[in-house]
Amino acid sequence: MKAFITGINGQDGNYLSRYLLELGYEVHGIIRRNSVPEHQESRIDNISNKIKTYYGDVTDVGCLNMLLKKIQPDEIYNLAAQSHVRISFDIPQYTAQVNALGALNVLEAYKENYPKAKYYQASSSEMFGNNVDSDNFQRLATPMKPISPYGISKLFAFNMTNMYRTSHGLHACNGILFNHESPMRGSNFVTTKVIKTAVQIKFGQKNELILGNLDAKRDWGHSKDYVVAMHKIINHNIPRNFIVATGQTRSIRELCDIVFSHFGLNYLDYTRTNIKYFRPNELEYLKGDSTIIQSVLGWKPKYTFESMIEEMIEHWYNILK
Ligand code: NAP
Ligand code: G4F
Repeated sequence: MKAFITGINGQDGNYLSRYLLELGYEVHGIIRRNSVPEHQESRIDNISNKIKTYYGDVTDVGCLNMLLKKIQPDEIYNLAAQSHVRISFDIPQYTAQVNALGALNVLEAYKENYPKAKYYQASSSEMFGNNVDSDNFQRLATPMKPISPYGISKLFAFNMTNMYRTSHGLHACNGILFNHESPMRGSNFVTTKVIKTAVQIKFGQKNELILGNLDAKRDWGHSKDYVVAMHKIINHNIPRNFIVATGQTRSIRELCDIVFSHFGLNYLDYTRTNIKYFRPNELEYLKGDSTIIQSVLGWKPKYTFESMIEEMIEHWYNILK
């Protein structure tokens, strides 16, 4: 089996590649040219001799056409994105070019060059905006009304994926994933930022943690569990969409409390807020209902919130000590 992954150097790209290699797949993916060559494949260094990478970009349909024709993959995972929600307010056009038109480029190259493949689109709980059902969960039927350029760009890609399935008969599906983290998570996302800074404070390397909104709530799972869901979704005999979530929600404040308490510290003594980290509009609350993927595909997360945070703390402790 052959897989083609865009965004292979990202958090999920790393875990997905490792999972597919374990299953015996040949793994191909595109990386972006970076003026510091070490950064191009920094997160896939550990598997660089086992996968095949090509320079490419989802905004460049020519390279996508050429690669899909050449590789003829069984599975295409479109994970490439400008994935930072707050930054999407600073660079909305770029975010749309990559997340919306980039996804359309991948879909079109797939249809034109190798329609026998199956396609997975990395969709996001950010597409719901502030809509939530009366039982406080988001699910497939919850109306989507995104409030960030990122969420809007992802909704375009979500709808396009549905259109290529229903209008062109392609095996194209969406995983609507809620927040997921890991030691590979970028350090400007809130979990890593809190954990890394708490470790630095413990070692005397920093004396404060500066955040934005502490009262927003997120449903946090582990990337290693969520890439297993991606593989199950793309391989379901009927192409369709699934929600992937833990069904538990916690505030940023609770996250800070748990992480600082691990070191015997009170987060209130070290944390302050700065307007710089607030968003022009905030998605306040996320809690996903994943009962359908659990019952139809038998997916279940192995990590708990606590075991994921422990793993991330250990990772940053070992790097910074
Ligand atoms: P990530 O760590 O930010 O990885 C994104 C990857 O996309 C990076 O490797 C990046 O390349 C690549 N990329 C960006 N622009 C590109 C372009 N124009 N052409 C080709 N590649 C490009 O994100 P992640 O956490 O792994 O998330 C994977 C996907 O799932 C994303 O689409 C994200 O929006 C979506 N998602 C994530 C979550 C979550 O909580 N993690 C939840 C729902 C959906 P560089 O390495 O060169 O920067
Ligand atoms: O970690 P975050 O930046 O993740 P966010 O915005 O929820 O987006 C992530 O999850 C989405 C799925 O729902 C993905 F689609 C997306 O690609 C990305 O992976 O922020 C989480 C929360 C927000 O409410 C934010 O306002 O933390 C709050 N927060 C408070 N202070 C902060 C900070 N977020 C960041 N990044 N930095 C802060 O200083």
